[in-house]
Amino acid sequence: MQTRIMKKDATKKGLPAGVMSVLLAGVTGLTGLPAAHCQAAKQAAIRGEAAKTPAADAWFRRGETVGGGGRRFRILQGDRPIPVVVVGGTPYQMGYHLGRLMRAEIQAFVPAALARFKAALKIGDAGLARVWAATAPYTDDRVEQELLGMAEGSGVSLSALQQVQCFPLLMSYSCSSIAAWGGATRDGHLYQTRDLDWSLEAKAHEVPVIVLYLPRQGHPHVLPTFAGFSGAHCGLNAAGIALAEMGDSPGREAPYRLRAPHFTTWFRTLLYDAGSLTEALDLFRAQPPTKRYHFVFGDGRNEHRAVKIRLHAPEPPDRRLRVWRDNDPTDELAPRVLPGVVYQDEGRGAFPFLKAHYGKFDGPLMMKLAQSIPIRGGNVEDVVFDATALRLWVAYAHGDKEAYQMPAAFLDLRKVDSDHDGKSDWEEGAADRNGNGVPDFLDPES
Ligand SMILES: [Ca+2]
Ligand SMILES: [Ca+2]
Ligand SMILES: [Ca+2]
Repeated sequence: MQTRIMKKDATKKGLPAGVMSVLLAGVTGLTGLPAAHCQAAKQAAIRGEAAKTPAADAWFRRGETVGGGGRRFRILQGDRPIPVVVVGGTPYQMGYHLGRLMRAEIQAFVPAALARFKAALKIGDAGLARVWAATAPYTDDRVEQELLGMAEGSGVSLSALQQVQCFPLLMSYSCSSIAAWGGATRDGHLYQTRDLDWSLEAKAHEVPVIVLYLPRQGHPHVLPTFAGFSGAHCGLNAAGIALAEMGDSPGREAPYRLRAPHFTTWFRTLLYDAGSLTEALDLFRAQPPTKRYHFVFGDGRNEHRAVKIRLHAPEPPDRRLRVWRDNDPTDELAPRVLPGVVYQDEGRGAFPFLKAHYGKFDGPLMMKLAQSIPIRGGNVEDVVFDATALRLWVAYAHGDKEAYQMPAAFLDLRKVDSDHDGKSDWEEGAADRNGNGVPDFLDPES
């Protein structure tokens, strides 16, 4: 992994090869190699002979194998195939396999989407590079490593992929989310919806992908997302933590605070690391805020409850953060509250539906509810997580149909068994217990 780390560091700090060789010459001196060798290297560097050191690319070609693994299959949304990609390993390895397995879609989508996005926001490469440079130091290293892997796996440049991650940071949008559990649902499971009401012009819904991440460290998690994105606009992990977000910032409050991690990246932090709602809230509170949001965080397996969060960064500290439980009389939507339910629908009429079907909710009915409250003209994707049994339903917009007009695809995460050995991918993970170089989830022998 050493060469990978070097590449990341070199990329981040933007050190030219010449500067690097000078630094390395200095480091060699400190580690006690023969003084004459150091002296020669130093003199060579001073004389501008650094070009004789290996070219930049050679630093990253050390004959190592990538490691980890991935597999792609598809499920159906009506008659439309939706790719599902399972990747396992380190963040770099998972990114590499995701890039490799989604290569055609990433290559088709990223350059075209970037061109449209830059024209719409009147921003150029230099501007987007500055946005990424401001947010990247606050961004979970695992996301950055994954992007590097995705670049090398897909053949699309790292800078282009970094620019794509800036889309949700710079655009304003609205969404909704509802969590229902216990007495509110037919089987007591915690179900959580997420309507993504965003830009249909971005055409991300034409390159859908459901990614199952099996990290060597941290919780397996799933994102119903789009080609080329590492950030999560929603997600579910194997501990039953479901996350959804709703942006509240009007466009007039732009530009938003950039010296902070974007929610799509700290969502990944939570999905990797949170084993309960309490842990998710602790991790959430450690993140510096960017703009105005609502969030719904659910826990379908451990604490079996959900909360609604309102975080309005521009407000004074005493009004900045609110966290509401179910049936909370202080909820901003009270008295339209119910036991076993938290929601934010931006006033689009979820409450009558919730009351009418109380106690009967399951995955398909929650999808019906999600699809009854879209923002028409911008309904890109609708998702329902069963955070208890680890299943999901997802409808993506397609062609001239928005997500609410589409049938949903279904995936039971505990039934995905890539190597057909009777143990699910989530259960097996990406360790390599028999040491044959094939991770367990792809290895019928272990
Ligand atoms: Ca298996
Ligand atoms: Ca193995
Ligand atoms: Ca196996």
